[in-house]
Amino acid sequence: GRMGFDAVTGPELEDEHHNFVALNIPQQHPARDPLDNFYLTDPDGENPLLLRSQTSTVQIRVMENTQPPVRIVSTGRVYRPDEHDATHYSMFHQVEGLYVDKKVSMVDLKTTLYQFARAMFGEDAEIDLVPSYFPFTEPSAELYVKMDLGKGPEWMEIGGCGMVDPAVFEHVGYDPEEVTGFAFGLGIER
Ligand code: 2NM
Repeated sequence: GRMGFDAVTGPELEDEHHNFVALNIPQQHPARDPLDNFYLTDPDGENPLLLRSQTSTVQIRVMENTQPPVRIVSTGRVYRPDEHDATHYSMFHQVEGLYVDKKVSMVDLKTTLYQFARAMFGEDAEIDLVPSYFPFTEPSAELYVKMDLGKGPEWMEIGGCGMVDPAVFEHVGYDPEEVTGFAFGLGIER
């Protein structure tokens, strides 16, 4: 909030356009396997509905309805049929951030995440971005924070991030030659 992000929410029941297509996740992508999602209707039927597997659906909805600049965090429940253990349940919570404007860069992303880590984990907090892959960002990275949970300092993965892929901007009607943006996603209980 201090950095100007508005908190937004959206529906937990979604269509494939908002959960996959607009996020540049193609039909053949493993994330779309019906066995890895909670479909409420026949996945082969017309306009199938599922419980959202990420809150990026809300970022897509905001971008579809507003012109840049956009600076939002979406929070809420997401659903994936994972095997249950101490850190995994079929429902968990995400906080996802999105900043779109002219000339938004990776420096803005790293600075924002660093300030978040300091506010959340203390002023000695350190972060590390490790190259990764997501369909909806390019480049993409995993976000690690150094924290001491009693056994000395350890690097812990707390989420992912990256620069929004131009294909996502095209799906929501933004001109990728005009704007750039960063996004990040944090799994609260993981
Ligand atoms: C993550 C990691 C990296 C993300 C991307 C978007 C959108 F809508 F702009 F494309 N929202 N959130 C994103 C990017 C989420 O979660 C691990």
